[in-house]
Amino acid sequence: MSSPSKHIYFASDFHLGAPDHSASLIRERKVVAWLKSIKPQCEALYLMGDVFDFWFDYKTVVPTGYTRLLGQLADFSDEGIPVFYFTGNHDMWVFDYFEKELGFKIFRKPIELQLGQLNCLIGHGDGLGPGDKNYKRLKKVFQNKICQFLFRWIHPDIGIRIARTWSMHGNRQYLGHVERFLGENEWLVQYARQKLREKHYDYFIFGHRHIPINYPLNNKSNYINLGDWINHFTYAKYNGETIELLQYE
Ligand SMILES: [Mn+2]
Repeated sequence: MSSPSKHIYFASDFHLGAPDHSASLIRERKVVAWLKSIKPQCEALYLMGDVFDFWFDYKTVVPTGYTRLLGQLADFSDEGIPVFYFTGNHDMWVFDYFEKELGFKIFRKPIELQLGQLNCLIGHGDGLGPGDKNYKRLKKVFQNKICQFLFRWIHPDIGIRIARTWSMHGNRQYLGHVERFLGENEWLVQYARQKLREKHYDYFIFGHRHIPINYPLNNKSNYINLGDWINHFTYAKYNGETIELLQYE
């Protein structure tokens, strides 16, 4: 699948739009600079969720902003670099606009990915493993077609304002809070261990926790968390042999 000079990249949790337009724009420019820097070697790009702090696909209206990022991603697509987009808990209302307009392939659940010799399980990481019961209930409401239909009929200026207030409320990261890795108590570590009982995976790659870490589950399997672009500016790269967790600048 991979030629020696080409690499496959993974990043998540840009949370564009938060906490406000000017702070988000600085982050967006950084993401775009990173994308430009990797483009010559990029064989495929995996965006692993929460790219936007809030997104909703209306039928005929596009949320304002993010033009630099979307333009850069359009270039990726147009030049034949596939972009795989996983919805996160903040942007699960990406429906078919990015697919139609930018040629992304959209995923709503974790998938298995074979990279050369490596068998990987990748996803955003929300609502996996034990616990997080409240969120799992809430996600059912958010994914409910009738709820989505009703939200679509709220004027976007009002709907997006409500959603942003709600989204910021749940996000301590914007307040300079940095999440701490809980080791074996991490739900995603527990989820990975449970999956390993069924089958071997070399790598689990998730976002969601905003903690850049490459954690050995045993001597053959690792759990990578991609970190975020609020505090860490981290991403993962498959170089044809192994997967590294790297930091931009
Ligand atoms: Mn996130």
